[in-house]
Amino acid sequence: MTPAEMKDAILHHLVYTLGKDAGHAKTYDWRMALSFAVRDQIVDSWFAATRRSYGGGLKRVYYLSMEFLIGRLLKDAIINMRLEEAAIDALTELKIDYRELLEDEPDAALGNGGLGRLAACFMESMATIGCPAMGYGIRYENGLFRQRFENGRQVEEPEDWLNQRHAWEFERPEVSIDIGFGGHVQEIGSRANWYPSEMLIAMGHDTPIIGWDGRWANTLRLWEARPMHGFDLQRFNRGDYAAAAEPEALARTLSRVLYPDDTTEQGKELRLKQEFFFTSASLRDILRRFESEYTDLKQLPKKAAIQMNDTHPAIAGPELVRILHDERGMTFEEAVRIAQATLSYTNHTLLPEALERWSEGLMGRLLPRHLQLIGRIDELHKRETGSQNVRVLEHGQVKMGELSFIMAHNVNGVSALHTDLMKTTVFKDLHNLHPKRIVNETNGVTPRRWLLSCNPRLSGLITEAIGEGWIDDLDQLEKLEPFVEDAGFVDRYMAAKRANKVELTSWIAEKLQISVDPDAIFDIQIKRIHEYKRQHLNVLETIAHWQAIRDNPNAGWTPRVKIFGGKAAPGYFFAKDIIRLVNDVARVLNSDPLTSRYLKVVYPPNYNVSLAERLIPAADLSEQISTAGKEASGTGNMKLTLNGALTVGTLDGANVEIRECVGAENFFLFGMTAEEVMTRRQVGGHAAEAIAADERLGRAIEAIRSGRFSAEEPGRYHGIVDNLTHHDYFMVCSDFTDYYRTQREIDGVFLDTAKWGRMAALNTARSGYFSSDRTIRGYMADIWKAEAASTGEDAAQ
Ligand code: 26Q
Repeated sequence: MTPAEMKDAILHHLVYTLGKDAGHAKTYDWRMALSFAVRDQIVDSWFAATRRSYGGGLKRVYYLSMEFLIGRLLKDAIINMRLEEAAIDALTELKIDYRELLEDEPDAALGNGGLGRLAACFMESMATIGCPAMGYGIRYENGLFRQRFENGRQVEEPEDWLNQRHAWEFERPEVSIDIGFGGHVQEIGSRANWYPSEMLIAMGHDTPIIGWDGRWANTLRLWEARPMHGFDLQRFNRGDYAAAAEPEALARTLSRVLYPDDTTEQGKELRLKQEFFFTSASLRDILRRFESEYTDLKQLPKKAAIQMNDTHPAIAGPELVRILHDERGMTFEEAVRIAQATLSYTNHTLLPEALERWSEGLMGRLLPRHLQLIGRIDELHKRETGSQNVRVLEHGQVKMGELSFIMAHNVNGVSALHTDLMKTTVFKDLHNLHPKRIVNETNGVTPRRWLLSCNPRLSGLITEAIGEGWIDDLDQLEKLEPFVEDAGFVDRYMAAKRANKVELTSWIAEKLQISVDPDAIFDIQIKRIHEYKRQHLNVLETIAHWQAIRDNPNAGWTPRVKIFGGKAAPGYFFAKDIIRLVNDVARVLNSDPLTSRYLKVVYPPNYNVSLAERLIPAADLSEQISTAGKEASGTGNMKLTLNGALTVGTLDGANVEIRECVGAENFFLFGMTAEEVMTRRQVGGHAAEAIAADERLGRAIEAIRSGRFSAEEPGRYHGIVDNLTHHDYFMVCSDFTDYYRTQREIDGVFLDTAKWGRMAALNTARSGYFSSDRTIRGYMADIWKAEAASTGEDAAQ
């Protein structure tokens, strides 16, 4: 597309799609016009890919996920379609600011964090590779809440991305599927008829997901809940207005809002309904597509691979068995076997309290037939394996992890360490019964969004050095290694980093009225706030460092800016206390004339995908400091490494593999290993012992306890202090000394600009492994047994 064609397309949509003339168009109108112009280009690739995957008889992958944290799509689409030059030139002629249009797009926050963002990266990688796939999820009207700070406290506000027209989706009223809940079951021998008492409709909305270079496109189909019977005119005419609208309101509640992950599972009825709603609709859609091409349902595993993203879609097991057995006449055993051969399950957590469980009572009320089938699946598994100690139904609860494991032909962890720990902890017994089932697929991130698009300075420099092959073959970054020996290259590498930091500095000044020094270490911890991720370890180190500077202000300190980002689940009070503490500490430190030149704390509110894209390119230091054995993988750690931040981290999740790839000498390791943590937990009074052994730690905790950061309410952090001194399950105190020491080592290395630059460049050069393209190829080969279609590029040759 030439700039002139782009300009015509934009003006065409402005007038004929939006009904605006150029003289009166606002930012929104221009943004939508540009989006539609770009979308037109995508639709052609999308149709071509759909035709090829229907015609080719290829196996399809279905990715079932409660969350797709896609963020903004306009720039992603423009970059992957290689339309950026045309767009910028066209807009320049129209005297419209390209960047302003990009910033105007709402950020689709249909996910909590890592798990949802992983699903979004996977969609982009599957499109890039040409893996015929479809994502299925829920079209939440309100995504993850918006975060605001009020006197340092988190306040949640509804997120309303759908208030504006959504440029990227196509409504599919013809794809409407009936979903039932409740009612009763009539058993006829082994089979049964289920008569639900409540019905609603799942309506599809399709978003095309375009891969690199526009070679392939897949569909993300999100379900909206609609009432089966609209509005009750009889009641309305009787003047009963609220009652007339009631069924509609009830049905719509199902796709109204994304549940925030608060780690401890709450057993909310609406959540279970959401899970069944989207899983059942997706399965029916998958079977409808299969039956439009083939007749024998026993061939399903040859033509479809269904991936369950965590246990949230775990009801897919019993639902598929129910359809195959009750509705399509397979025997129960046959139905179970076909379901197992089709389904696979990804686990994302080792925290036992985070594994989903539902009470049999609730499950029996909402899904009576499914509960019966779960009982039979449990019995069949017991009979076949002769095992006594693994049960899906236990103590009146349905354990979704066990159910998913049993109903899947493969179960995967998301990093090497996590997969090993699955085998020895949460799934130990099941692993012994099925020793080949658990496999590892280390997470990855898409380099298109997380380097090419978010960091144009660095990606430009890389392409200049090694060509653009790295964009869809990230291992090629290793070609940068020889350049790392060239001081001129490292200078340019660090100049790009500095320019990114200057840009972030202006943003911080404008949005938060805090001035920071772009030559300081930009030290970044961005992720959901959780006790195990240990943001409070970072805060304690910040306080101890501040106290050390105050003791000796002229000792020549390395300036540092500590940047935090992340949300806490609304009901997770400990996490909310941590947020308030960071903000209280920031207030005191940033206004301390003795120290503020050397140490500042910045906590921009509402961390989301767009903010991540702004922060990551400007990071020098990546904080990955979870208690070893607790973080399944992490993916922010990969994004930061790729963008040349050095990691200060524990041997946890994918940090282990990052360190192996970039080299131990280019990674700041500290803390206990997962094994050492387990041993230390047996030591009574480990926290008190650690505090007694480190004066700095004691002093930092004492400052919090005495109200140094909360003078108006000295007891404000009693909960945190009490937890740290008496319980400290996550070993903050026991890891503090090594963490503090490592941070001071980092201060020293940073002063050696040449050394630091070389280390940073090596982090980029050696992080090719963390592309989600590599992850997807792993799933295709090990789990899905799926092949890539020939992409547009191959087909053209
Ligand atoms: C469950 C029940 C009820 C309400 C909410 C939830 C819920 C929602 C989201 C439970 C968990 C989540 C999200 C988990 C998650 O993001 N896990 C992260 O997954 C990443 C991708 O694999 C890993 O990199 C992280 O280590 C892991 O924490």
